[in-house]
Amino acid sequence: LLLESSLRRGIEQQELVLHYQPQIDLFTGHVRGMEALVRWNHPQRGMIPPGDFIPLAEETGLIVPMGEWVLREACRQNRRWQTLGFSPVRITVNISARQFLKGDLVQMVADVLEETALDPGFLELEITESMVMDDVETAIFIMAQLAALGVHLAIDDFGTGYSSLAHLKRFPLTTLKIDRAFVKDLTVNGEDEAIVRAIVALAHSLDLQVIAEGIETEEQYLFLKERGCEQGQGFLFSKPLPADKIRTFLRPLM
Ligand code: G
Ligand code: G
Ligand code: MN
Ligand code: NA
Repeated sequence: LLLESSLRRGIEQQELVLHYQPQIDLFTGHVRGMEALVRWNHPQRGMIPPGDFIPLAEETGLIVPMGEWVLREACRQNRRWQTLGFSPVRITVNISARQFLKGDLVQMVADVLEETALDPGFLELEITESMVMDDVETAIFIMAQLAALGVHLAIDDFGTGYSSLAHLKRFPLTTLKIDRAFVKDLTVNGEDEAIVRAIVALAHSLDLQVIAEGIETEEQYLFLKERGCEQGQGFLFSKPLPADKIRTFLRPLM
């Protein structure tokens, strides 16, 4: 049982760590970004995956200080890679519903960018369909301010929620991420193939980038590439790894 007090202490004691998973341009093989994924390195229990503590963090409101730490650490790491002379990539950070709707998200993002000296164009925030479809006008208001800062916005787990296409085109988005549920049996399930084709076509018609999640096999990779999906992420390329291990995916700036 994970208790609120234990999580609170964990955040204070700096027990959270970020792992990074590369996002690959399927046509060039270049890394276009890194997704930051939080883990809790608990002194007794070891590495706890986010699915085991994010829900508690959301319920208790601890997601707010936690999310701020994640954003700062991710931006700082991306800036560090740049100053080390690697070709710049986009860092992508997951934003939870509670964080998204909290009044000062935009100011918090602006402050973190200034503090870490990261160019906003190298930050992408991932939000989910349900977060933006529940209250469309509020979502557009927040997204427009984030976009005005120069940060990119992605819809995570796309296809699992209910998206109104009429609303979708009003959002200042850069990227759609195809949920890995559709990628899993893509090469054997005609319905999943049809869904992936539809999402790729939708993304392109709205002038958005599209990235497939959960690519585990060469077959899935080739299949997606042949259907025009330009970016991908998954265990085939790398599982999420600590910053010092993922560095091998970055290329020196020419
Ligand atoms: O890394 P992993 O596959 O275990 O992540 C599981 C889930 O936790 C994913 O849905 C991911 O979006 C979410 N997650 C990972 N890191 C963060 C984070 O920093 N903030 C939020 N809100 N969710 C995260
Ligand atoms: O919901 P979100 O897209 O943020 O979730 C990202 C999660 O997906 C991470 O926790 C990561 O560990 C997981 N993940 C990344 N690549 C793969 C993959 O190829 N297969 C599976 N099963 N999970 C993956
Ligand atoms: Mn994500
Ligand atoms: Na996802």
